[in-house]
This record gives sequence, structure tokens and C-alpha cells, in this order.
Amino acid sequence: MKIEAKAFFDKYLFTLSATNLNFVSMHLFCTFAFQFRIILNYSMKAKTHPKHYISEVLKDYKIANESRQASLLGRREVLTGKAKFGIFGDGKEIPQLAMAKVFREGDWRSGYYRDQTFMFATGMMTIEEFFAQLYGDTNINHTPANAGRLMNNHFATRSLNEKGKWKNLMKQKNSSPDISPTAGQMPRALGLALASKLYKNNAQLHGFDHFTNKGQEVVFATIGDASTSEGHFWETFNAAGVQQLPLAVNVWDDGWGISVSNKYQTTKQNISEALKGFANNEHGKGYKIYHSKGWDYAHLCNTYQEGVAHCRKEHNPVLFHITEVTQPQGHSTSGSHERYKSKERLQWEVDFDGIARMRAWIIEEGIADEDLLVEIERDAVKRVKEAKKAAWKSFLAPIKKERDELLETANISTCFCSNTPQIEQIKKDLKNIGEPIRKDIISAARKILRLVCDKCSDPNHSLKANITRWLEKQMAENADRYNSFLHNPFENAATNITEIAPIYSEKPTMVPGREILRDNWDVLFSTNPLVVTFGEDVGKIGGVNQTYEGLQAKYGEDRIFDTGIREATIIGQGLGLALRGFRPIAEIQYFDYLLYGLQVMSDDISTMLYRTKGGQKAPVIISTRGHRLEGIWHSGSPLSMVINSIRGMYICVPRDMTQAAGFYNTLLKSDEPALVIEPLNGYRFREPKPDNLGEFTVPLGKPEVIREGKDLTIVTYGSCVRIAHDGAEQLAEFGIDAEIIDVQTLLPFDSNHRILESLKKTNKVIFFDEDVPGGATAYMMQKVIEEQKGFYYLDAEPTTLTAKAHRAAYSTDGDYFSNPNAEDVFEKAYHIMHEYNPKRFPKIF
Ligand SMILES: Cc1ncc(C[n+]2csc(CCOP(=O)(O)OP(=O)(O)O)c2C)c(N)n1
Ligand SMILES: [Mg+2]
Repeated sequence: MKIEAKAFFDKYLFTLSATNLNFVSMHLFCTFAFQFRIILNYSMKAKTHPKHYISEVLKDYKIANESRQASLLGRREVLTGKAKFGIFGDGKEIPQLAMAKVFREGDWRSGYYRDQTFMFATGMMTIEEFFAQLYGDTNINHTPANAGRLMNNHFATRSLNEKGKWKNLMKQKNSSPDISPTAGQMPRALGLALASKLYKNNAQLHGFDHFTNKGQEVVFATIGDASTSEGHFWETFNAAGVQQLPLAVNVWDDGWGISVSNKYQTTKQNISEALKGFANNEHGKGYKIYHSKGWDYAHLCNTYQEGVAHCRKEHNPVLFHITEVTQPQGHSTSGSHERYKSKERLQWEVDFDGIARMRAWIIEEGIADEDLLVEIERDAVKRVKEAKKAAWKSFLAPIKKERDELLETANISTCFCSNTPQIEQIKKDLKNIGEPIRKDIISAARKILRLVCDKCSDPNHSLKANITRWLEKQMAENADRYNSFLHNPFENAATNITEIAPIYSEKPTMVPGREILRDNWDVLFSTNPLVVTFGEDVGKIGGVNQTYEGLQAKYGEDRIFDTGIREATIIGQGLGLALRGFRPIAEIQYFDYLLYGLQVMSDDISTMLYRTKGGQKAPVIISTRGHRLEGIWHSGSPLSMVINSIRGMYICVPRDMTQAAGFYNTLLKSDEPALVIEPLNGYRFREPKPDNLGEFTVPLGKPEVIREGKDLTIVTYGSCVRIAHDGAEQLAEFGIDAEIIDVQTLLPFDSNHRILESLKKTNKVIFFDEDVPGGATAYMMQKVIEEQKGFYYLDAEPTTLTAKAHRAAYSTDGDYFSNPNAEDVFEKAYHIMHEYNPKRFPKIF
């Protein structure tokens, strides 16, 4: 009878909360039912559980409590000013414990800021590291995820050793590095999961056992309920279903995205309901969809056990929709949730707190008694307090030492000026800061330096000399702390790859440019099994310009394959594959459509090495085609769209297909991410075919002089090289000798200042491209005039020639009046020559 009553309430607890009843009435009923169930249970005999089960549950309970304490204390650290900002995982503890149980070595996480419990439970982060990150500790041993470069709860493990070499990723649990943009973790997760599929399918790759065990690795993506509104979520979800990947998507559903409830976020206010059409069909295609409550430990554990085993074995994606999750302290330290949650909701969150529910369940199940739980809770408080204290001490100690060092360095008796009242005041103020930061110290040093004199008895140990030396050392250390690892600093950096010129036979065959690319790919695919390429129309037909013609048939569908029309996740797919050892070429059909994927490039790929301080790398190559074809969306050259948003990647703008192939060869010999823009109108132009395909390289940052001249320099790239050439021929008819320089890569830009050498000769310069006015030409101008100091060699004002501000109009005439052409080049150059020597070059009109 009692058992029947318990079963009845169990059933009601489940079905009631699974439906969309008004949550207050549901809450009242559930609270009553839950308490009644406990009473019933107490009167039943406590079950006997195996010892290991008991110890596992209690270990989880301990982690849950520690994690909660970390959240509570973390918030306090922000409110008392020790940390700048805090966002925590309180309320999301219990499902993460369940997820951690099925997370194996070799598996991957791609998640967001609520996952601290998971990180603790899997051993991927310690409590000390949690606090170190909160403080912004830059010591990589204290903050291995990101060396203090990212705000707290942005998690990551390290895939690379201190020399930038791969570690054995199968001997560790892996977390890709979090980013703040909501749902930004999803495109990356797709690639991480695709890696498992490709490793599984391609037996040639089974030997890469530091990356895979025949593709059995599951990828766990976590996301908040509100963030499922983002396009990235839907695009990823669909693509993982299409490709049938071992991806476990976990939605922590607390009903809110900051202050906006799911009423405004999700159709039917229920993401798994909205995703029902993705559920497995009779052929097992689609997703297995699981539901569980964020407070129901036992059910969560069973659900994860079953779901992830299925996902791992069948490579069938799964969704875990975890509802009734709470957020006890509100969204972050930036505001309180009392502003937007009702009293009833706030009370419900107290009643349905996962840890409280787990506690009651433990007692109900007879796993532990009250006294033992109190002890665990007390220990958790103590442990976290100690960890916090230790982290703070480790964070502060070196900074205090630097402060003391400066004060000592400034304490010099050999200079009269060392004791001026102004300097004394600066020193005193610095000394009085109880918990200084580096900004206080360096700022004080720089201010002291302004006030020192040169009249010292020992000039080598004067105040000026001492402070300068000390400051230089500190600035170098701070540059390492905050500015290093934008690019690979090691020997195999892309900028270190030496040039290998193409070799031509005496009478080289002239072939259409696309064939050079195709045959070059053929060599690259045959020599490196980790090279894969994918994109729209890339597989079966070998690309819209046939640059992969016949290669799918030769190398198989796991090397060269079609994707859906989904630029953001094509790029994310490349990124995730690269994190797991692949050398992906992600193709975006036209440069104009890169905008769809720019967020992934800008926020994720470009920042990868920097934000992990060399902990993870993503050497994905984004290959696209741009410049001139037809109309607004097929002729774009929006280089300024990328040069400023993807710092951390390289940008190659080859003028023809031999140069493009050379860039691919260079990049694949290195390990850095890059964008290569093939010139759209060059696929059919005939070029001499090199004999050393797959071998020759084009160095990054090295411009090439295409035409030598003495009168003025035209700096350009890509398709404009040809136009500049036409313009130069027209100028020659008027006795003007133009030098044309193809910059070849915009990032990096002319590393050895070749353009300056040209300016020293011609003293005049035009920066020419078909981006908008003030776009990439302005960038080139800044580089040459300011950075290279070209200003000092000019006899005429530097100028730019660009496309119009609007996009290019349709048809050849539309192009002629929208984009710069050879006549424009002529007139711009002629005008400069006229200004310089009006007698010899009279005004034309
Ligand atoms: C692209 C983007 N837009 C807005 C934000 C600001 N923001 C940070 S978290 C958040 C709400 C996320 O809610 P949800 O996904 O439900 O996760 P929860 O915090 O509730 O766990 C918002 C709007 C952001 N980080 N990124
Ligand atoms: Mg939410």
C-alpha cells in the first residue's frame, strides 16, 4: 500500500512537472507530494546500498556543496572588490555531476560559464584554479585555462605542451576553451564531434591514437535555455543530426536568459518540444531526446548513463533537456534577479534547489544520516575557504614583490632628485595600497621616471638608470602576460616557413588556374591523411570552380565532402576538427558570404591561441573566392571586414592560382589559421604549371614587385594586380614608369618593409584595391606611411584608389562604374605626376 502511494507520487512529480502547468500551482502540489513521499519513505525500511555506491553518491554530494560554496564565496569576492566580475554555476550542480560520470578521457566539452561543477567533478579544474581565474591570476600554473586573460568561468584544458606540441589527448579529459558570446560554443562542438566520425570511418587514421580511439569520443555541448534562441544553436543542431555525430547537447533550462523568460525565447516555451521533429525515426536517424529534472539526482544519473552509452556506440546525437534548474544568486554579479523574478518563482527556486533535493533524497534512501551530511557540508565550506585564501595569496604575492622591488629600486641616495617631495609622494601612495595591482606599480614607476634628474654620482646606478632597467624588465614580463600568443611563437610559425619557388620545366604547360589548384590539392591529400576539405558543392562536383574535380572519387567522402548551406558551422566544423588534430580546409563559396561565419572566425578561431596562452590551437584554413564576378553578392572585396576583426589569423590575397596553391602549401607546413581568398576571375586564366606541386611555398608577409618602375609605386593585391598592370601600360604611353607591388598577404603586411624601399626610389605612392573608401587601402597606408615611416620619403601626397562606397552594380557596365578600373589607375597616377611636375604632365581634365 505504501509502495503504491509512493509510486503514485513519483509518477505525479514526473508528469506534472513535465507538462506546462502554471508553475506556482505545480510547485505547491509538488512540494506537498515530495514531502509526503519522504514521510512515506521514512516509514519504509531504508534500502541497503553497496558501499561503492554510497561513497560515490557522497562524493558527488561533497562536490556539489563545494561548488555551491565556490559560487557563494566567489560572488562575495566581487562584491568586496577583490575580483572584477563574477558569473557562477550555482543551481546547475546536480545534472553536471551526472554528466561528469559518463565523461571519459579523450572526450570533449564545448560549453559555457555555468559548468564549474562539471569541471570540478571531472577533475578538469580545481577550486584553487576557479578562484585564481576569478582574480585574473596570470600565472599559467594557477590558471591553466587562460592565464588570467578571460573573465571567470571560461573553462579550458590544455592540448599543447609548453613547446606548442600536441599532448596525448586520449590520456586526458578535454574542454575546448569557452567564449562569452551565447551559443558561440555550438559551431565548435560540431567540428569536435565530426572529428570522432572521421576518425572512426577512416581506418588510415586509427594510428593517430593520441587523438582518438577509433572515434569513440563523445562531445558534450552545454548551453543555457535562452541561448538556444541563437541561429548557431539551430544550425549546429541540424548539422549534427544530418551527419549523425556523437554529440550530446545539454540544455540547462532555468527558464531565463538574464531577465527575459522563456516565454520570449522559445516556441511553446519548451526547447525539447520545439525540437521534436529531430527525434529519431524508425531508421534510428535523428536525435534521441531525453528529459530530466535538474534536481533529480538518481534520474539524471540513469538518464545520462543510458543516453551517452547510446550516443557513443551508435554515433547518434542526443539531447538532454534538463528542466527545473535554478539560479540561486541570479545571473551574475552585475545585478539581482529580484528585479525580474516574482516572489513565487524565487520561493520555488529555494524549494527546488538541487542540492537540497539531493540531500533529502540521500536521507530518504538511507545513504547517509543527517550528521554525516552536516559534516560534509561543513568540510565543503572549510575546503573552499582555504582554496580561496590560497588562491588569493598566490595571486597577490608576486605583485607585492614587484611593488617592493620598485620601492627599493627608487630608494637611491646617489641622486639628489630621488627624494623630491613629488617622488616621495608617489612612493608613499604606492606603499599605502593594501592590495596593489600591476597597474598601480607600473603607473607609479612611469610617473617617477618623468621626474628624475641626470645629476647623480654614479650614472650607471642613477635613479633614472635603475628605474628604466626595472621598467623594461617589467614591461617585457607584462607583454608576455597580456600580449603574447596572438600567433604561434614557435619555430613552425607560418611566418617562418621558408620560400620554395615553383620549379618550371623549360617549356611549361599552360593550364587553366583551377587545374593548378586541383593538382596541388591532389598532392596535399595524398601526403597528409589529416587534410580534409568540405563546403557547399565541394564534394560531388569538386567545387563550383572545379578546384577539387575528381578528388572525392579518389580520396573518399570522409576527406572531401559536401555540406549544407551553413557558413557559420562550416567554419565551426573546421575549427573543431583542427582542435582534434585535423588539417581542415573549410570552404566558403563566396567571400561575400563569409559574413555568416565571421563571428566564429573573429570570436573563436582568431582568439584561440591568445585566449588560452598557447594551450590550444586551431590551424583551420578558410578558403574562399572573391573580388570580381558579378553584382552585389558575387564580386565583393570587403577586406576591411576581415583585416580588423580576425587578428590572430592570416589573410592571403593571391593574384593567381599558383600563388594561392603556394599559400596552401605554406600554411599546411605550419599550424596557424588563415583565410585564403582566391581571385574569382582567375580560374580560367592559363598559368604555367609548376613541376613541384604541393612543395613550392609562398612566404607570408613578403610582397612581390610585379613591375619595376621609377616614377611612382602602386601598392595593391588580388585581382587588382592585373588592373594595375593595365593601368601601368597606359601610363607608359605617357612616359610614366609605374612600379607595381603585390602585397600578397594583408595579415601579416610587408614584414620586411619592401614597400618602403620602393618609396625611397619613386617618392610617390597609390594604395589601390576594390574595397570601400577608407577600407583596406587606409590600412595599407597606415602600415607604410606611419609604421614603415614612408612619410619621410614622399614628394607627393599619398593617395588611395578604391571602389565606390556602395556595393558593385550588376553587368559589365555596373562593374565599370562601381569598381576601379585601368582608366582610374591611369588618372590617379597621372594626377600625382601632374602635381609633381605640371609642366611635363599638363592637366588632362
Ligand atoms: C551574443 C550574445 N548576446 C548577448 C550576451 C549577453 N548575455 C550573456 S548571458 C545571457 C543570457 C543567457 O541565458 P541562458 O542561455 O539561458 O543561460 P543562463 O545564464 O540562464 O544559464 C546574455 C543575454 C552574450 N554574452 N552574447
Ligand atoms: Mg537560462
